[in-house]
Amino acid sequence: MFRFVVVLSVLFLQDGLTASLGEDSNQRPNIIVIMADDLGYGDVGCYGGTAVPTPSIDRLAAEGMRFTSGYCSASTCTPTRYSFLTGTYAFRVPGTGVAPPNAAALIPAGTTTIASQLNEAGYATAVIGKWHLGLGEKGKGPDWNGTIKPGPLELGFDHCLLLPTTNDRVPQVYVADHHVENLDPEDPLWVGNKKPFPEYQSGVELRDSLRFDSMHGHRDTVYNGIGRIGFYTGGTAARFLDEDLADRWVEHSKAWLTQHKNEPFFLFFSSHDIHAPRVTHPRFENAGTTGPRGDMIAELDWCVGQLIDHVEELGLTKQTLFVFCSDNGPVLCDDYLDGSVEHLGSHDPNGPYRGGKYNVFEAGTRTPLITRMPDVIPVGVSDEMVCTIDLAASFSNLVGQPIPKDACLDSLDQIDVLLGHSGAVGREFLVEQDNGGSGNFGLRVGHWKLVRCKTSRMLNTGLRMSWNASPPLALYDLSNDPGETSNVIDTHPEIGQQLDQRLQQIIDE
Ligand code: NG6
Ligand code: CA
Repeated sequence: MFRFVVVLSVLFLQDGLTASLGEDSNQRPNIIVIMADDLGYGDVGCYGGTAVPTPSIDRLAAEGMRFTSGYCSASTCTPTRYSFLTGTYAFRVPGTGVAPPNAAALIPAGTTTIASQLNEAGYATAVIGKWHLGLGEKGKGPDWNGTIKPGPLELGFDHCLLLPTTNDRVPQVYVADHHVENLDPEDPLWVGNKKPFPEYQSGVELRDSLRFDSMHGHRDTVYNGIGRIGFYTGGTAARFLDEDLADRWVEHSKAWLTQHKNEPFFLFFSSHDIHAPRVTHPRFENAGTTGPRGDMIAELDWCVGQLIDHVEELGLTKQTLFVFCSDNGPVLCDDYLDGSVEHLGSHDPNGPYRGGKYNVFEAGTRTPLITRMPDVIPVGVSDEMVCTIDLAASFSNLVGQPIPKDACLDSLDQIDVLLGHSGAVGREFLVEQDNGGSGNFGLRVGHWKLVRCKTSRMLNTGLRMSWNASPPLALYDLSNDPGETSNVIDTHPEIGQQLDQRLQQIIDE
């Protein structure tokens, strides 16, 4: 049955795509997934954002399909990225929460991923940007001065240019394929979780000289005036400046796209915007009135515009499927005291939804999601439910690559929905997780939303980093209460119970 559906769908798609792909029916669409970091539902113009103009992201929406029920699968970075790549919920695999600087590869080499599927189908594949899924052998972690393996190249990517974790963690170096770029062997890179020697000056000692202070963390190694999580020494020639990240990745992506313009390609452009530390290139400083968070949104939008324009210059606009998404919902102060709370003004990063990064209310995972492929995807707005976890099965179907048994367990083929086919129906249910391990989950089924809170409290539910009390089970009717303000579990106990059982079944599967 599954095979039959796949074959039918591929035939149908190829039919639909032939017009824009020209005579060569073997030609398959290029795919560019742009994943933003910590970008909220309401952060960009086409979703109601007022922080700064976002003409390029808005352009994708104006020329494609904008989803109002587009989700990532977790409200922190590592589990969303784990699920996006593997098509399996991160909560099924222990140790997939936010990865520390020396984390070993979280996804075992040889695992079927969105990249390996496309690679096997003949696509050139690259990930350029933030990784944050660990590197190197289990029990060892990255060999910073040697061959850094396994990593993306053992998961179906032909090429990578990575920020290994996030930029608030050490080290500030690029990993290009299997090596730290520009590393001088005379000046080896050391990364650890303790001071390298007792008199080492960390963010605690240097606190008064930092570009911005923090609430309670980010006081280990200080580099470029910014306190980070974790310590490092050496590797001086290999270090980049925070200000240059976006430029480098855009420039590198353009070169890679040009190199692969004559074959089908898959680029995972994994932006660090708008994650803390919120430091942009100086040309984006004060881009809006909302402080560094808004500046980061402006930088992100610039990256999107550069990629759109470059694909156009290559003459590939109609052959290229763009997917724009985020890895988790918004947060204002993410420990660094960078003025994001004070400068917020009337901007509403989570739009009409409750919560954000770190919790399982809607805004933790309901985030911007846009698909664009002129002449294939109609222009419009879709309320169908789709999730970044579905891209693995959906792209596999799109290119006719069968999914091996026991792979991509939770990824549903939503290609018809993503391509905006009329009548296509999205997900019936979705599990929303936080960083994992808390036992807190959300389950959306149709217009019902169950919030299970095992810890009886949740962080950042009002876009402030404070804990809020939460009942063990709450039920919200999103059709008249999208903001999850009114818990109706007492008036609908049977629905609450059904959803709770269903959530448990999915978790136990
Ligand atoms: C938290 C960090 C936060 C951020 C997050 C990961 C503190 C107090 N908070 O532990 O700053 O790094 O982890 O963000 O250190 S994510 O988007 O990569 O998941
Ligand atoms: Ca993130």
